[in-house]
Amino acid sequence: PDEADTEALRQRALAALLNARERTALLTDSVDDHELTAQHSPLMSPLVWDLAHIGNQEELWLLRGVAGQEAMRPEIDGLYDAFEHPRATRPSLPLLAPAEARVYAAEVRGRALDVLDGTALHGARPLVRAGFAFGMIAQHEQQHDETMLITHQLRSGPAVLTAPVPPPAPADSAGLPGEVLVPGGPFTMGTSTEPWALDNERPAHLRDVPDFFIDTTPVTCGAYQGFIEDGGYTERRWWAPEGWAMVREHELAAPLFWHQDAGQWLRRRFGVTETVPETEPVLHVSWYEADAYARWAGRRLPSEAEWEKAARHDPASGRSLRYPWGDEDPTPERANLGQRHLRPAPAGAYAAGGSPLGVRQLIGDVWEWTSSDFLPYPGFAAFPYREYSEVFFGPAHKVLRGGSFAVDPVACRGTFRNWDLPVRRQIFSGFRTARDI
Ligand code: AVJ
Ligand code: FE
Repeated sequence: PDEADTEALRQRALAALLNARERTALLTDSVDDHELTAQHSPLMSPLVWDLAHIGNQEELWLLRGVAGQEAMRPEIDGLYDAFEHPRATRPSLPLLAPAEARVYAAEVRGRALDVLDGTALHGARPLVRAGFAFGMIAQHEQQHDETMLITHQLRSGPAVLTAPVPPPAPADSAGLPGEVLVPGGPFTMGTSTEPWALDNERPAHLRDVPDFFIDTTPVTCGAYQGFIEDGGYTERRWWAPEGWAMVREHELAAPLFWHQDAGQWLRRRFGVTETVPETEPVLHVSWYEADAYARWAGRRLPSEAEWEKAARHDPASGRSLRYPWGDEDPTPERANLGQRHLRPAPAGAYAAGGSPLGVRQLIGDVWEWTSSDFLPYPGFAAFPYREYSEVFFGPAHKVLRGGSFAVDPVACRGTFRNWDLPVRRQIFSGFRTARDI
């Protein structure tokens, strides 16, 4: 690789780190110290924990890992180790106060930029090759920014975040079919070439996927209301046994953040109560709710391989693309990402982001539940740490694909894999359905 390539890579890493920090600042400067240290939900950390954890991971991987520096504050490592302390217990830890956490994260960042300047990005070390560790840390910060946005959604009190520009309306969607046939046959799943792909996306491998139909857009709030009004939450036959138990125990009757008032469905979104928009993809449903809706509709969730084939397979060339629209990075014309609109766009938007077969909104808007357990690909190797993916493999976690409006482009691609417990619904999760032919 020549010097111009190396310089472009360095600029890309720098921009990714700066973008992430700008978003972290927005999420942590928009509330006061009391709100930063409060527990808004037992499901979430106090925001100040995420802030210092972001700095601590950056110290661990860029300062100590890449540059071999000594620990800055070894005594705090344990506090910010996600495996030592479950989220619900974090408010009672002797965490760094907001001002200290900001200073710590800024100090780490200053040193990290020096490391970026002084590191040969085309060296043989896997950790720094193609700027991997810098890309990984930018993705890590953006993932916690999405987590912090979930905390913002869960907090009570008046709105502090705004998004004045509305998401785009549906375009050229009048003749959009409800579903398309994805032809059967092998396709390449995962990647061995995407430089900043994380360990669970690797390696590329062939998967044979028989013919199936998949929805061209995510399931909307309006369609989901049909399920509710047809008694979806009161009929056991639609539900997996564990899902039915969850419905009964928590008396679920609608997606999280919805309530009914005088026969109208309303929802709370970032501190504002509004009418549920019928054309918008449904958000804040658990895997069990997505699974039950699909069964009620006479359909099923797509498997993870089906989802990726719909998102990446180009029937004309037989190649797997980086994104549904091709190999170019996301733009605001192609996908709703990066917290720009603070909500999904109506179903049928983003014609420019469609797949070769005409499937839309696979990237951005809502995370999409798949029917699949989170499992390693053949040839998986944990890198650089087992606790990113490997310890979560197994039947307890279901895979989500595609990224939500809250995901930054740096942490979003056709191969990107997210996972969560099937009961979770505070996340920005929706779904689309599929069926056999
Ligand atoms: C990939 C979103 C499931 O937040 O638990 C952040 C990402 N891993 N820090 C999570 C992550 C370590 C992870 N998810
Ligand atoms: Fe983390």
